[in-house]
Amino acid sequence: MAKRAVITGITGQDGSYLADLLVDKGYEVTGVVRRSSTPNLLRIEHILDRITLRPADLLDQLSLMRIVKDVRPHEFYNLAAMSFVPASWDQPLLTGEFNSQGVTRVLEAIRQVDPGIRLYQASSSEMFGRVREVPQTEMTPFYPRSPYGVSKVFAHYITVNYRESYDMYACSGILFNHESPRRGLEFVTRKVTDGVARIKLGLADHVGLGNLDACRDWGFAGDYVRAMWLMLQQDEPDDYVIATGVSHSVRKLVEVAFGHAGLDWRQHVRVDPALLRPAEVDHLIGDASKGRRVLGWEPTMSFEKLIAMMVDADLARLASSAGAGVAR
Ligand code: NAP
Ligand code: G4F
Repeated sequence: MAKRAVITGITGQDGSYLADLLVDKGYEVTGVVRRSSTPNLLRIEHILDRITLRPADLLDQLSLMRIVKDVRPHEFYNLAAMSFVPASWDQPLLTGEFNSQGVTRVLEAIRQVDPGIRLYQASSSEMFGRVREVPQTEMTPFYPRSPYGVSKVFAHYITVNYRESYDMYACSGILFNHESPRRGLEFVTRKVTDGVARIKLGLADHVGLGNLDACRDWGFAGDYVRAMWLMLQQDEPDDYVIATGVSHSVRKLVEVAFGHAGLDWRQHVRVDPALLRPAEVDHLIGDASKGRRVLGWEPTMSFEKLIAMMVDADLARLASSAGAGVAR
């Protein structure tokens, strides 16, 4: 009998890669989508005939209960969130409703319908914020620096609490930044690779950026969804840091991306103070030793290869659509 999985956030970057992985493994995949007035299924259009979509919203307890009752999944991946850090200062309450209480609603739906369902919760290295140690592990204390980071700390602890209170198989994956050609255009890697492609094709002449000194541990999203799946295949539920262990600055990202297209970034990057954040996370670097040891997880793609792949994908997309394309 095929295993059944529910994915919230299936229309997002990670949801689409996870759906690819689970479909390949023979799962029956149900994706949770919220209503939108225009189609937003671009990232999953290539597998629409192999998955089922159901309407629900993290704000709506009844819709989540209905999905869990109807599908009775073996595994539930909660990836849905307001995931863009700057937007969390604009909408701190909504961020908390989605990212914190949304997770409690998912946990309650599972607890009330079938506490045997295994849950993956998408936690974030943003929880480390102003870091207390370098590199960051599962034991590093949290010090979030944005409403987004704060909301994810609540989500992490409510997941741990339901595991300990109700003996549920609930895992919190503390994932460091992961990117791909399917990354949203507002995140810095994709903003840069899309900008490089536009400049190379003569569609733009510069890209505006904020803090070039911030450092992130960037990996490939396809590798990170494999870690999510592995977490739900163990004998016991636990929490894991997933990271490459290599950190680069935004300046280095820019150098690599423009260099790959044969461009000099100094001629095309403008620093825009409006893009600086009220409080910054300066430097993230993760230690994924536990994930490597217990899950057997390894990242497969270097930073340089990842950025080159993203630049090439944006060049191909923009060249074929003459600038009219959107993120896939
Ligand atoms: P993403 O591309 O922004 O996708 C977010 C998804 O959440 C979209 O499918 C979105 O649906 C959905 N969503 C948002 N609010 C919802 C709501 N109220 N009800 C139902 N669905 C809702 O994010 P991502 O990069 O794939 O990240 C996936 C998860 O991992 C997020 O929880 C994020 O916070 C976390 N995370 C990401 C990273 C990273 O580097 N990518 C690192 C650590 C943790 P619409 O299409 O309708 O907007
Ligand atoms: O790409 P970012 O917007 O990602 P950020 O804030 O690290 O958050 C992402 O990773 C988290 C995991 O650590 C996830 F939980 C979260 O959902 C999201 O996926 O920004 C990265 C860095 C920041 O320091 C930012 O200040 O890049 C710097 N940056 C500089 N110029 C910029 C820009 N970021 C964006 N988005 N746009 C800029 O123009």
